[in-house]
Amino acid sequence: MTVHQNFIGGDWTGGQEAGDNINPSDTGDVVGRYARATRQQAEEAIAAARAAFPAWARSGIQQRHDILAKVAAEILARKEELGGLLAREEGKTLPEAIGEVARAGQIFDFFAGEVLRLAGEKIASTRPGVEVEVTREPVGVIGIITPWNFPIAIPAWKIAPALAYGNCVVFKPADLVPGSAWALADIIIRAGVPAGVFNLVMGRGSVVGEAMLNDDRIDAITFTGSVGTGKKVAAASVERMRKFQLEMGGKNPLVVLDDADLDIAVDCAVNGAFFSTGQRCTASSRLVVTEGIHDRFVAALTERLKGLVVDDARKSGTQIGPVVDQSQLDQDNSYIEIGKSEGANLVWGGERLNRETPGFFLQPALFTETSSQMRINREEIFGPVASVMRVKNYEEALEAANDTPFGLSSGICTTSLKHATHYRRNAEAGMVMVNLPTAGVDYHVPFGGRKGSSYGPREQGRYAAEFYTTVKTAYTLP
Ligand code: UN1
Repeated sequence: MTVHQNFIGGDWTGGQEAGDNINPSDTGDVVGRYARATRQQAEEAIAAARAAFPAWARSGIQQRHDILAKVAAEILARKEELGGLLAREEGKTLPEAIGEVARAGQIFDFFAGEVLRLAGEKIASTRPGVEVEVTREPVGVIGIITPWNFPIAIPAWKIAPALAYGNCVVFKPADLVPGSAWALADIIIRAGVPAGVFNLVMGRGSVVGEAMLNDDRIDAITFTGSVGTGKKVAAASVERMRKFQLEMGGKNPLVVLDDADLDIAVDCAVNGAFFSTGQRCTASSRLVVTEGIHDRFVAALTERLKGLVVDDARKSGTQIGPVVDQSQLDQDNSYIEIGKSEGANLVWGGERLNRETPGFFLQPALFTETSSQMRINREEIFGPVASVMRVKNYEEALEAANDTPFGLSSGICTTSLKHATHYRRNAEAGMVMVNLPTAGVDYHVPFGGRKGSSYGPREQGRYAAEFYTTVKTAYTLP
């Protein structure tokens, strides 16, 4: 089997070792073999990015626009094929995977446009005759470290703005799902980025990630992944006084009030908690339900869960694909046991399922009679497991929704303008959803959270410029 190589300083180069990319719907199916970079190769990539930076920072906006637009066009033209690869390596359903690929293409398209809209400000000085000009400049070499759950969209929403604003990139995708990342890298490279501007270093966090964290030649690191690794990125970055941006966990609430439209509330819960196998940092893992609608909501949701088709990600009709791998499945199972031992009531699911092929299939699980103090309501599980909390009224619902160390996305289902408005203003989260699932966001508006979920400037949309550029204030006496 051919080994998909790393791309360093303008050349495809093999790693010391390579790993198999396994299909979680069928563990006998090897998606491909992918090189794992050594520490030295990671350092070569950083050096190449450094060397390429001065020229790229001064490159014309037309060149950068054209490269990004070309990447966007190829991703969109190949979305079915790339979606198939993504579903095969990560396990989200084919429609979800194709949607994710399209999102990646749209992100490149958005930032291709942003290149042409780069602007500064001219401001009057307090000193007569002096001119003040505020402009944005690229930051330098950006280290990009991405998770396995969005194998192409998250790389796209970090790489596209990095390149758009004139930075060089060292990109380390998740070791578990290098396939979509490699395909994206191949598209970017063929679109004509100059040597050294974009580097792909696949491999382990303990080797490649560590090398990136500990290298002074990286000016900024953007990371999406676990809280534990996020803290390491933060510590290493503070030590070097480098810019960093973290997107970590979530324990997102979906509040359902007595006056909610029951069908909308159940749709939001099924989509938000269980689609993409619950493996989204925006997943609604806590369903906070007022007592007047509680029993009807639980009954309707349980009925929907019974009918969900859990099967091979690429099979037509599948609604929930497999869990990504054995270790994530172990984590999901251990939290299901923790929930039971904490006294929560498992009303549905949590069983390992057998399908035609050996895969990590798990029946979506729903707990009821849970409370804010239970570990299943405080810690991110990252699987198809959700819990219902029964509350008396809106005030208790808001309090429970905010009672979490995280603050990424927060949802409410209600027909009351008063409660929707109050919730929008008082939810302690970076994103609020009214009568919509907590997960599944637009690509052209800011994305990010508060509290333990995020650190640093927002991602996506025009707000991405805050991280990927640095501001210069120039005073001139003409
Ligand atoms: C979405 O819900 O559409 O890792 C995006 C994650 C997030 C992305 C979620 N950074 O799940």
